[in-house]
Amino acid sequence: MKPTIIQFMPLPNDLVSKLTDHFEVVEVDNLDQETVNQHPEAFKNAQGLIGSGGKVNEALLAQMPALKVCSTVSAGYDSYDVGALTQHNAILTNTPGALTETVADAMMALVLCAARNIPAMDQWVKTGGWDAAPEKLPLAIDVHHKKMGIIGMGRIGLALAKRAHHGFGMDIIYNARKPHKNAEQEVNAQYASVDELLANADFVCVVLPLTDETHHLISHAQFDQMKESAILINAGRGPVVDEAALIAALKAKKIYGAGLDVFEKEPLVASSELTSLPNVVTLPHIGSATHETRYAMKRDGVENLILGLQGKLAENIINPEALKP
Ligand code: 8YV
Repeated sequence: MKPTIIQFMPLPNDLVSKLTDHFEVVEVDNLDQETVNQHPEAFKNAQGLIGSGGKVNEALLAQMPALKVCSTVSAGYDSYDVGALTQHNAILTNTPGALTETVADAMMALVLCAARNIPAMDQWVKTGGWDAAPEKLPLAIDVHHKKMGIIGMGRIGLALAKRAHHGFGMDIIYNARKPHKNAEQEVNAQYASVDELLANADFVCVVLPLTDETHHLISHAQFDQMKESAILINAGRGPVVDEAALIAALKAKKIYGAGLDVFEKEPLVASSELTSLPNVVTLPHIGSATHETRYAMKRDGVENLILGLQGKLAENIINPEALKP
């Protein structure tokens, strides 16, 4: 008999076939208690779980005693209780390799859009502003040869730094848990404390996972340190930036603008104060949302699950300690 797995996100047919080659696949819409109640046997027997952004916690795990591999189709895993999974001897796997370049592209787009007011200019033309008052053409600010500060020099941070340095002649400063040799060699990035980075960067680009340590890392005190001409970019997780503090800083013109792909509460409602402020560019968490990259993430998630359940997975394991006897 094939082991059972639960699939809680839609997958393309070719990837579903790969799963059904190895497993009895039970597809569900979500991991709510109501769903668990509808498929009690499947959840009880499932050795694997695949999907994105699942609320996997003690309560769910108590109903999944056979779970061995939880494969998230994402780089971030803040909705998964890693400690509880480890207690449960289940590994959590993720798909960071597939989305690096695409998220870095999106961050560079936010830099350009926020600095050059691209969305507002597009609207200005389309709503007749240019035609009606060509002399009122608003000026923007330069991107090239500015200083980019990157908080969180991981794979995406480095891919962004390469674009900014090689493509736009920017100087790179960065903060990370430890110095990043490749970043220093490949883009001459200089390590800086968060305080130094905030005081000197023209673009403060935040690309951090959400943890207890990073929650509201950028708040009132940090905006006070930034240049008035600075632009904040956030493409990691929304709650890393204190949104009320960001709104206050923008209103008080403590910073020039912001480019945001992530928010404290998603989806961001159109009535949010953020959407009414000038020089704020908002995206609906689309950093990795291209056909190619979303497919690659799903492909990697499926591979993580198959290899994980075969005991052959060599990378992408968040909690290898779960494998220890
Ligand atoms: C996606 C992400 O929004 O990978 C992440 O951590 O935030 C994004 O790539 C998410 O995976 C939803 O599919």
